[in-house]
Amino acid sequence: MEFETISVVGLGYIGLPTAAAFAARRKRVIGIDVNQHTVDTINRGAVHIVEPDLDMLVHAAVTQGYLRATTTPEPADAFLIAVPTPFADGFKPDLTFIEAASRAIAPVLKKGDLVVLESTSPVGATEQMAVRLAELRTDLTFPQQAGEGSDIRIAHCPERVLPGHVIRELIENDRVIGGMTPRCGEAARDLYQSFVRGECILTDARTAEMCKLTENSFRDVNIAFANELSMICDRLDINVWELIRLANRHPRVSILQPGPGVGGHCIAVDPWFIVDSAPEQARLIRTARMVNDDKPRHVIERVERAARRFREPVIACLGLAFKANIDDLRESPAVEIVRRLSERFPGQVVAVEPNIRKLPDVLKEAVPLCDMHDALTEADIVVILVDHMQFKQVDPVKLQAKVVIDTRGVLAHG
Ligand code: SAJ
Repeated sequence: MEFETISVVGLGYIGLPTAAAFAARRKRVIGIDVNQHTVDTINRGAVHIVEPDLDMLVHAAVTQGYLRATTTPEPADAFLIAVPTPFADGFKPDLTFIEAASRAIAPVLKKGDLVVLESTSPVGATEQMAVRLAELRTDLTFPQQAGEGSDIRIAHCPERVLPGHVIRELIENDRVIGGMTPRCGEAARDLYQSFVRGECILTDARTAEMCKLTENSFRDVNIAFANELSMICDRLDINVWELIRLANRHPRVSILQPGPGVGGHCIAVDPWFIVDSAPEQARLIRTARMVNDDKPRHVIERVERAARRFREPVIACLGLAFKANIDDLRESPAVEIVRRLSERFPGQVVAVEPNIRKLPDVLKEAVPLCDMHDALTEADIVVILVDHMQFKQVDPVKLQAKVVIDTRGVLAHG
């Protein structure tokens, strides 16, 4: 299959690197986004998100003429949909962005096109998208109606890249490709093989959807185990970091690291899609989500207990990002903890985050963003919320006279 022109719908953390990866293989790529600022930024050869090497790749793709962004869909041979799939009230998947993308591309679809849903989706979402497209284009046939002989081919190919390592993982990771028919899957495999060096493995769309949800739920459940252990160890006065190090000496034990909770836009979201579609069966997955979501409360209680020893302690919170060495604050438990501490101890909390220059709106009025040296000088209580490399380098002497609550084991590993 030859794909001359590829359209990527949604130019965010996944869509933009994917568009740039195709462009780097000299494919003509049209990026579609509803945000005019995003479109203008990309057309200048710049990027609106922080991800190592992405700026270079996008700059090259745009200046060499392989990548162009627009707000209005144009005809192409393949369409990749990489829009957000958050959850709505009651942890129900919100598929309105997929619906909007389907409506946007439907008018420009033509016989022979391939449509791939990349967004992490609940089981059945690809079929649902196909049904919607068929309603919008009654002049074309779709796999659910015409099987292998359909005019339009449809597949699901979930992304699996780790923020901070997106460019490398995009190329090297294996891809699971779920075709609505085997021919749909093969077409999608031909498309991805133009830049993916990992293996492209074929399955059906529902299994591919479930596979992505399973990967992130596996991680969530394993982090919940570590977080639960950390709470048990606090109660029993045992050092959880040492405990995990020792237990992991067993050849078949590999416990993950506890933290202040689980953040980001994937692991804290995707397990709910499984819970929503099989609520009675997904007991462990649901409980893991609850354990992880409850961890910030446990951290706050530890700070409250420590604060009782002082009259008006200064509390320095180190880190706001959802994990180490990135600037991404989305769904970050650290942000939530700092916000709640600032309500509980008004005027006494300071935040340190070396990867950002201004605070997110939820914290703007609540706390100052401080330099690490000043924060450590003033603080009575130091709460380490992210294991950024800068925090690992703090001289332990500076912390000697303080109460330190280390939610990431930064000092334990020092
Ligand atoms: N975390 C812990 N302890 C650990 C590991 C992680 O508390 O031992 C926390 C992190 O601090 C963070 C959260 O979990 O708050 C998630 O971080 P992460 O590094 O585990 O994962 P993400 O959200 O950056 O990316 C995940 C990846 N999925 C898996 O590793 C199974 C990535 O491959 C997916 O592509 C991505 O979700 C996604 O887009 O779905």
